[in-house]
Parts: sequence; C-alpha cells; structure tokens
Amino acid sequence: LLEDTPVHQIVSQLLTLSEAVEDEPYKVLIVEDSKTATKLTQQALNEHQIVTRAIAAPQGVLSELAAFQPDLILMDMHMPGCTGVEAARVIRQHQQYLSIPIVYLSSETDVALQIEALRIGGDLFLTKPFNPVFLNAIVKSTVERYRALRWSMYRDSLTGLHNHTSTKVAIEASMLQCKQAGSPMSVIMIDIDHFKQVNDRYGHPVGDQVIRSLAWLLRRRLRKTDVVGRYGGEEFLLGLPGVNADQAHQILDKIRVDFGRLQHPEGSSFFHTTFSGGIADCKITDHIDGLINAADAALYQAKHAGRNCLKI
Ligand code: GH3
Ligand code: MG
Ligand code: MG
Ligand code: MG
Ligand code: MG
Repeated sequence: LLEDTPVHQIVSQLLTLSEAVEDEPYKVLIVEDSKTATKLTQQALNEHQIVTRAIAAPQGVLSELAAFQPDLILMDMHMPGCTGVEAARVIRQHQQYLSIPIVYLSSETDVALQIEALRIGGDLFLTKPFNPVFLNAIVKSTVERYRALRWSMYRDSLTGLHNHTSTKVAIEASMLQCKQAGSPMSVIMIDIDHFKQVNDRYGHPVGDQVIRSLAWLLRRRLRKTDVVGRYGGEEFLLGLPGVNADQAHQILDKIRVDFGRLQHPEGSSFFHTTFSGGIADCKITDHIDGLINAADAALYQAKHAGRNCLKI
C-alpha cells in the first residue's frame, strides 16, 4: 500500500492525526465549599459534556491540578481556612499553572474585592446566581483559547508532534506510570540518514516534507499512548510504555522498512530515504537524561553499522 502512496497525499492527514490527541472533553475543576453551589455548577456543565471534578477546600488544589489536569478552574471566593484569592496566588506561583484560566464564581458583589481577585491571577469574575447558558459559553470559549495556546507552546509547528521540551515531559510522565505499574518501557531515538544530502539535492522545503512524512508514519503506526516527539531537526524521540527493548525493536523495524518504501516526490520523479534508530530499555535507569544518552549511544552504533537499521 505504502509503495503506491505518494507522500504529498498522506502528509496532509498529519495535522488531523495529531489534533485528534487533543480532542478530549473539556475538564473543569470546581473549588467550592457549598454542596448546593457545587451541584448546580456541575449540572450546568455536565449537560454540555464538560467533565468536572469538585473539591470543597482550596488546600488540596495543587494535588488536584496535578492529578486531574483541568483546562479551567472555577473558583469560589469565600471558603473556610483559605480564600479563593489565596488559592489563586499559590497556583500562579507554579510555572506550569501560569496560564491555566481561573474564573471566579462567587456571591461577592464588592467591586473592589472583585478587582483585587482579578489582579491576583483571576481571568474573569462571575457572580452567583449564574445563568447556566452564559457559564457554559464562558467556559467553552475560554478553554478553546487556552487549548490553542497550549498547543502552540507544546507542539512542533512543522509536524504537530510534541516539541523538544514537551517530549521529555511526556516521556517522564509515562516512565513514572510504568514504574508504578511495574511494566516495561522503551525510549527510542530516531535520526534520518544522510539528511543533509536530501536538503542539498532537493532543497529545504522538500526536506521539510520528508520530516513531516516520518512524523505522519510514526503517529500513524504507534498507539495513542505512545509518546512521539520531534526532538530536533530530523531527530525524533519516542516513548513506548509497556514495551521492552526487543519488542520496540520489532515494532520500529517494520516502520523503518515502510519508511524506506515511501516515495518522496521531486519534480516528475521521486526518491527514497531511510532512518536509523537507537533503543534504550527503561530498566537500565529511571532518569530521562540517562535514557536519552543510552538511546543516543545505540543510535551512534546504528549509524556506524551502515545506517538504515536499529540497535539496542
Ligand atoms: P547522518 O546519517 O549521519 O544522520 O547524516 P545527516 O546528514 O542526516 O546528519 P546531520 O545531523 O549532519 O544533518 C542533519 C541535517 O538536517 C542538517 C540540517 O540542515 C538539516 N535540518 C535540520 N532541521 C531541519 C528542518 O527543519 N528542515 C530541513 N529541511 N532540514 C533540517
Ligand atoms: Mg463559599
Ligand atoms: Mg541528526
Ligand atoms: Mg541525520
Ligand atoms: Mg549526524
């Protein structure tokens, strides 16, 4: 099938594939001490397929943010022990939560206090009782914009894959899960062979298309739970949870063969290109940088062995 597929037809599917990863229901964390208010808010949002989680005390907000990974926080002002404004201040002290939208939903009508709450790190101030239709519209448009922002922060614009930093973060998270579950995991570094020659012969834009075609093939062949990232120019870093080095070798070798068969269009003709890969097993170390080094060393062996192959 791949032998007959011109690359320019398949790369157009690339962005659609990577966008599907973000195509998850919106998640809202509700911080609210009143059970009645929580129930009303949850009803209003759940009706519109927005997933909610609620906590009654702001003290647990950081661990809840880490566990639930919400797209937006609905924050009450007055709660026992700690106010919503104090909770917002703590949230904003953490780099990874600098841009998460915080929408106050409170009965507080004092405009000076409302403004103070916004100054501390809130994005919007809504007063109770709220109009459910209006609340939904606010939540949806705010989350949509936040997701678009996140996308551009964490994704590589050429391929739609994780960018350098996001790749490492995603692999680290996956490693932690595998460690807790006692399951294996592999990290793989891939590098296109003689890519300089591709650029020199056919030009940079054609080289870009080759990079996109490999991104497409990797995303297409690997599972949704596998991390696929563009680590650098023509280098990709993969994290395969639940897969040991030998299994990763089998999986990647099929992809390697298929990549070599892709017909990259150039004028009225086409050319072929290959990649090499290095595989590291997570059991050798649980530090991401150590694993990347091991995968890199194995990649060096693959290049040394003549390229278009994989080494563990
Ligand atoms: P090797 O088989 O040893 O990997 O040879 P190579 O030529 O692929 O190795 P090298 O790392 O020396 O060259 C990589 C080239 O990739 C150099 C750089 O110009 C090119 N490159 C890096 N990023 C991009 C990009 O985004 N687009 C294009 N078209 N080329 C890129
Ligand atoms: Mg309250
Ligand atoms: Mg390289
Ligand atoms: Mg290369
Ligand atoms: Mg090189």
